Amino acid sequence: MMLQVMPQKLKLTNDRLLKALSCQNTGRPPVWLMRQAGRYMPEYRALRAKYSFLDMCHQPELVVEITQLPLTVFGMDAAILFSDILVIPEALGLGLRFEDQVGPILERPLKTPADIAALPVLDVSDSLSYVAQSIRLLKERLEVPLLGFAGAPFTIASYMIEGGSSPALKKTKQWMLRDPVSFHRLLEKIADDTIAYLNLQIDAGVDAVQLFDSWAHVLGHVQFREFSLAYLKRIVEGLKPRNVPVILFCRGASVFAKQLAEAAPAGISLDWNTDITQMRLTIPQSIALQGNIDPDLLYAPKEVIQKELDRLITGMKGDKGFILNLGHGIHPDTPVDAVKYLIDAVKRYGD
Ligand code: 1CP
Repeated sequence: MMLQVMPQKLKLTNDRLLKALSCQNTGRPPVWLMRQAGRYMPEYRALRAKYSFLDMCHQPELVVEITQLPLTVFGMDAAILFSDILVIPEALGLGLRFEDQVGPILERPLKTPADIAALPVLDVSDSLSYVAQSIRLLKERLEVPLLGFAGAPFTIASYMIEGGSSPALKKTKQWMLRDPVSFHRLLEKIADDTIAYLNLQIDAGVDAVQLFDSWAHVLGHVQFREFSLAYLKRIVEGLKPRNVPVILFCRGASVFAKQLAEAAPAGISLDWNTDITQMRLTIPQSIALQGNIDPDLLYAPKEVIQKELDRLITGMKGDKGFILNLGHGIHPDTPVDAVKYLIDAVKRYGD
């Protein structure tokens, strides 16, 4: 008798992150680091000497190689797609480039409400198809879950208005306060494009997604509700039918965590200003908590790293929804030995 060969669904050999995101992890916490594939790694810098950052984001073979670098060297429990939150403004035609020592620059920032009205309808399957292709290639190779991501609408709007990084977001806040109607129109447009973009990533195979609201900390708490949270909710709701866990990261999340919980994400990523064990008492047990090591801790001697890890892991012991991470991205000058020590140390906490 002929045996019919059914197509095999790729099985993850390590699904610790997904268990924690559904608050069902009974072993040691999963660990991954924001910006884990980046400039602190000599292997990354060697590639970066040959290619521009955007070339690295645009070429699927390079994305696959770079996404896997930290997994091969340190063995984190999850991969995060190598890309950038600014590929959406790039796809909307604002002209993106990265300058060394300066950071991202958008060549055609938004200046008037007419500029918002003139933004094109985004066809993600065309302008961002290279992302889907990278994800499909990665899913053929990875044994750990793959995180997709996007910027949150407020953060993306701020880059589109400022034209780059700007510590106080003066232009953005002035626009927001003087003409909230057109500002909301922009946030709505970005939220809907982001839903389409994350759906593209989910269709291609990502196991979970993280939204980065890196500039939310410039908002007052009432402003946060109106200009950030409302759109995070819209995206979480928009993705609900897909049943893929969503993690919300805000810089300043310790102040906003209770509000973030209202969006009912699978997880909330916390900065290091808060005591995560205390935060657990106010955030529902059904929401995973991710964090919250100070990225500067990785400059400390190993004993200090170990002590902080003991405090954190003992404090969260028995919590089925705890994901170990930094409170923000890893710094480019972080010693590689400290990262290796941290990941190995987490793994010594057992199964
Ligand atoms: O010169 C270089 O080699 C580029 C450095 C670099 C890298 C490695 C940039 C430029 N972006 C990235 C990758 C990146 N960016 C990832 C990859 C996955 C990972 O390993 O984590 C992710 C998730 C991001 C997300 C991102 N880009 C955010 C949100 C997270 C955060 O740190 O708050 C933001 C704000 C950006 C914009 C951006 N891209 C790059 C820089 C230097 C910046 C920040 C500039 C600023 O401070 O405004």
